Amino acid sequence: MSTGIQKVEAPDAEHLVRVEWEDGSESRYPCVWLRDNCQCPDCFLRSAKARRLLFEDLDVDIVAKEVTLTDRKKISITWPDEHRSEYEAEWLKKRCFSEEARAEMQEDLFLPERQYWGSDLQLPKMPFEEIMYNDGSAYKWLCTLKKVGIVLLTGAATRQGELVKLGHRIGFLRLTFYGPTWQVQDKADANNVAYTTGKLCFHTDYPVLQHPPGVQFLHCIKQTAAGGESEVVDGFHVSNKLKQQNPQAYQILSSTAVDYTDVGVDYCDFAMQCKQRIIDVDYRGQAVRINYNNATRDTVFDIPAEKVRPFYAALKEFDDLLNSTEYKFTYKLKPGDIVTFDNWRVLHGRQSYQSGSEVTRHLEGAYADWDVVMSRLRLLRKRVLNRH
Ligand code: OGA
Ligand code: NM2
Ligand code: ZN
Ligand code: ZN
Repeated sequence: MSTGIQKVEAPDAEHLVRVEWEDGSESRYPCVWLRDNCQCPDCFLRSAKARRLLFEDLDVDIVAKEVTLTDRKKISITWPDEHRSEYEAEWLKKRCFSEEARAEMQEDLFLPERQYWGSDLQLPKMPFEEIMYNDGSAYKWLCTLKKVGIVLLTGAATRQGELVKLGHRIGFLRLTFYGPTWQVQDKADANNVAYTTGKLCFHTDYPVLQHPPGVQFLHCIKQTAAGGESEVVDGFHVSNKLKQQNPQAYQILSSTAVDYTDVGVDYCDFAMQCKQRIIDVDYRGQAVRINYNNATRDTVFDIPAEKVRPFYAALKEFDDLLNSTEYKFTYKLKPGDIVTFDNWRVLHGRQSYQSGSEVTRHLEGAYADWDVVMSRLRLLRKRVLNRH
């Protein structure tokens, strides 16, 4: 399958092993890394796929004493203390330190590809049944969730409990102070603005948690006749636009720590406080998480007075962009629909609806962590593509 090895050498006075592949290309592996990653039973616990070698026993300046090529598919290294290590060609190839090889491996592990969208979103839809029982469909669901940020599952039963089943499908749900799953409906003495009939402007859920839930599920059990429509917007797409349109506003939102608060009782009593930047960025300045819920943004604001108005102005620009018809997508959940979306990327909202003595609208909600979802995605991929 992969190319074999033509030649291997450990040039004198270099802390490297050079591997020449059959196609003429070459890879270089630092000796310390090779020794660190010896796959023998003394150095590596196969049952845990984990390193047994202790860091204190690793010599950072180690050089190979002897390297040999065994049958083009394997190299063998003898170290100064006579310890012997073997490395398979395919294993080495995947771990090549070239920029291209590393980029390929990272894409494989983290699926960073994004498909940005605006009001033109073609909302991806899949039958709930299918993703529950078919691994190929479940894999496609999670890939689309990662790439696009939103997938609508259709045809679930119109009773509570479907999200618990969906949680079992991926692994487990994320417990929060609002319970393992939570009921979005008009409630007396609501402990959250979501539990009223009011309009919810674009928000991400739970920025008051240090590590906000990565994925959100909303299962429509009952839908009201008038109002209650859903809105979504691609927060990463809009952040890019803001950066182009007003770099100063982007700079403020990606650097100012905003105080969030949530105090009350639900699953148990809680008194949450957290500081979050509304646009969280990585080392390249690329948006990686939106933390914005206007309802739970604290009255306490820990910045100097002269910075307050510029902050509001920046947030107004962002909020205006989120709400512009060019970017937002509107739809209405039907009973049996489950919308699944990236709560770090997609902001969601709902239109208000009439309150009354009866409950006319009921959604069951739940959260999952991206760690758990990505873990399931990798396992499904392995099974579906029958690899590794
Ligand atoms: C929420 C929420 C949306 C809706 O509960 O956080 O955003 O349509 N609900 O009720
Ligand atoms: N609910 C829907 O940040 C938030 O308060 C989001 C959470 C109540 C579980 C709402
Ligand atoms: Zn070893
Ligand atoms: Zn919400």
